[in-house]
Amino acid sequence: MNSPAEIRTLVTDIVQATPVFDIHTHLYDPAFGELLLWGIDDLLTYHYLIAEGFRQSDVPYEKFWALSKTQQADLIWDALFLRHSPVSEACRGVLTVLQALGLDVRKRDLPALRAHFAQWEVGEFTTRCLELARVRQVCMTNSPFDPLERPVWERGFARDPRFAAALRIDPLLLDWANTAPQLHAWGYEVRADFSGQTFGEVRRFLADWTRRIDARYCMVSLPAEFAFPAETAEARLIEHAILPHGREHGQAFALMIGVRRGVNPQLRMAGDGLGLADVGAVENLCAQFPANKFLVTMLARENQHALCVAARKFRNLHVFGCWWFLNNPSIIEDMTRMRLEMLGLSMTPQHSDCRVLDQLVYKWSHSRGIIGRVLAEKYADLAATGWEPTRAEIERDVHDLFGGALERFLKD
Ligand code: RAT
Ligand code: ZN
Repeated sequence: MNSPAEIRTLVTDIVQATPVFDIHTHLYDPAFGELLLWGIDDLLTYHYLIAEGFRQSDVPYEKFWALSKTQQADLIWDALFLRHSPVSEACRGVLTVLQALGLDVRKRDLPALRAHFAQWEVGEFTTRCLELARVRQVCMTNSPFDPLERPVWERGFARDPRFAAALRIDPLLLDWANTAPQLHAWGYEVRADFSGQTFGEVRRFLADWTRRIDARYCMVSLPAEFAFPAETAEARLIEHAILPHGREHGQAFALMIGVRRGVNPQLRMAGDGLGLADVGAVENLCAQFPANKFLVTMLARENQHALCVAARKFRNLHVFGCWWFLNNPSIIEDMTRMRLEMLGLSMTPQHSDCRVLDQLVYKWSHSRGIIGRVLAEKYADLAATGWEPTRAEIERDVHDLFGGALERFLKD
């Protein structure tokens, strides 16, 4: 019989080696040019670090926002790395990336780091990061409402198969008053009061963009107050447009629930907070629409247990990721253990939510370490009963956790 130590070694090896399908990121196919962020200045000006930087600096908000990206990065480096030790998860992540790229972080030399990144060409750097992170494919977040992104799709380009698309529709659901005229201007016969052909035309819009980008699923991020059923524009659009579209085109609907946008607007993109959401809304969707598939992640730690219970009740619900403020080692460990105990392998423990290409390296390195540790503990518990997992069984299971189960869920 394998000892717990032998099991740990085997599981760690497999978890380290298994390629990942990263199901939610904000990365772009290199064909999108400047929209794909990478390099030291983008790493340092990640919005997680901007929020932390303001805590350790008294720079006025407006002054910070008026700085160039390089100056902002200088300020954050100084405040978070030089004046204090960079122990937060987002700071540590930068160092993990630099180390994996073979850079010497001991020197604390930001100009030297910049000089290193200046030598890279984006195509080669993309390949290097995907290799280091052992990520086989990433899902982008693709918004037809984004004025920078939209024209790239309209022009067309040769797709990089390592970058899959997901249709992101926040303005459609959360800002209908402004989106209806926009859709109208694009040639869809929608009316702000939902009369006439509105729902059919929204479906036509969704179908056009699903085809254009070859979407894997349709996605929205929702506030903590999200309710279903409800007499709200988003609930009506979900029932009469998104879900019929999903059934017709075999598209799952991904809901990320619990954000409170602009808690501190001075922080701009770094200013969002979280709130406790109602898991009942997810249960209602799953119960009323059994022919639809739902991918759900929630932002409040306090929602995680109820979400697991909901997933036990509904097989059309697939839980994924440790999102944003949950993406910290202590919480990932807790959530992964709970999900394995309650859902077994029928879930996706992590997505990266990367906004900067290089972050793939740290987010997956840190998550692999934790997932491997928790899994090893679970297999050791099985082995103690005499149920010894084989290498092939563990490889199968880890493949499922790292995107395989989700790919099956999206297809079935
Ligand atoms: O995690 C993040 O980077 C957030 O800013 C959000 O973009 C969130 O992940 C989302 O997709 O809404
Ligand atoms: Zn995101």
